[in-house]
Amino acid sequence: MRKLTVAAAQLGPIQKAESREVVVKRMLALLDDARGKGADLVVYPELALTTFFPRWYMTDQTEVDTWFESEMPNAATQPLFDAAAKANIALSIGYAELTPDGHHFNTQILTDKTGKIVGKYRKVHLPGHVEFDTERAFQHLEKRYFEPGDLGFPVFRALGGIFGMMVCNDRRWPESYRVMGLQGVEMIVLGYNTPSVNSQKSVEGPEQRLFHNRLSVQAGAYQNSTFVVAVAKAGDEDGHPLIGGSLIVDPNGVILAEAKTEGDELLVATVDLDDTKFGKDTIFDFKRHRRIEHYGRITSQ
Ligand code: ING
Repeated sequence: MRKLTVAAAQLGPIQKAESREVVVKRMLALLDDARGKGADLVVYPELALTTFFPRWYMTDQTEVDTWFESEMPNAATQPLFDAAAKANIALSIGYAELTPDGHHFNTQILTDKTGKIVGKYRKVHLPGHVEFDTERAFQHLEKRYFEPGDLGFPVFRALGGIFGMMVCNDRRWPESYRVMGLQGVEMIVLGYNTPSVNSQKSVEGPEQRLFHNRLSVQAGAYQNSTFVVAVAKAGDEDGHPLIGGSLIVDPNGVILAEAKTEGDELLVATVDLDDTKFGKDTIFDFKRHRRIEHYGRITSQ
């Protein structure tokens, strides 16, 4: 029995003009709520500190870099790290990372209960485009502002289990889950900022977006016998709606908790990481059942 109480700290919208300090205050309120509910780990969304800036076309790199953090923790986030350590709670936070040697990544980190960063992941599957796209109802310039992640899909031993991370679009790609599944991952934590409508196909609305969110996360969890915690930044950011629908899903693909609002909302579930064992030892015992001699196409093209 390896009990863990995990909290999905969904954030409502962050307007372009809102400061990191204001956002951190909201994150602290969610952390305090999680503390009251006995959380061991609190998971925040992708790019949790700012508005989803890849919707804005920028040509001045100095302006682009104002959306990035050049160190973590930093002045804006130190209060959150301190409060979490004081409460003996681990954190996972998504933010735009600017490295000392000038690389730009869409990053998610994991701390232990003392606030020490024990894991880092950089988004591999960047959706969107590089140049301004006149065909789109709104821009999605992640390929312009971020480089593809260079850390692969590592797993980290922490909190008595094996943890992995991904960011947003990664959750739509089965490879993301399987690479961690092959490393024995027991809980994947991820954040997302998903527009409620498709900038290229106006008929696709929030219902289908929420359906694909559940479908991707439930499938990934079941097919790799792992828990998945998926946390949205949601709501209307400067007129651009993002879906909510944060989820906590178990290793059978069953939804344990799902957000009801598009605002700041905490989901909490107490799980037993040992519940990942049955699937890994039977139906998804990869070493016994997989036939890699037939899978070459997945890595060769
Ligand atoms: N956002 C969206 C996501 O993958 C998207 C982009 C939406 C791509 C729907 C394809 C379909 O949820 C981010 N930030 O990746």
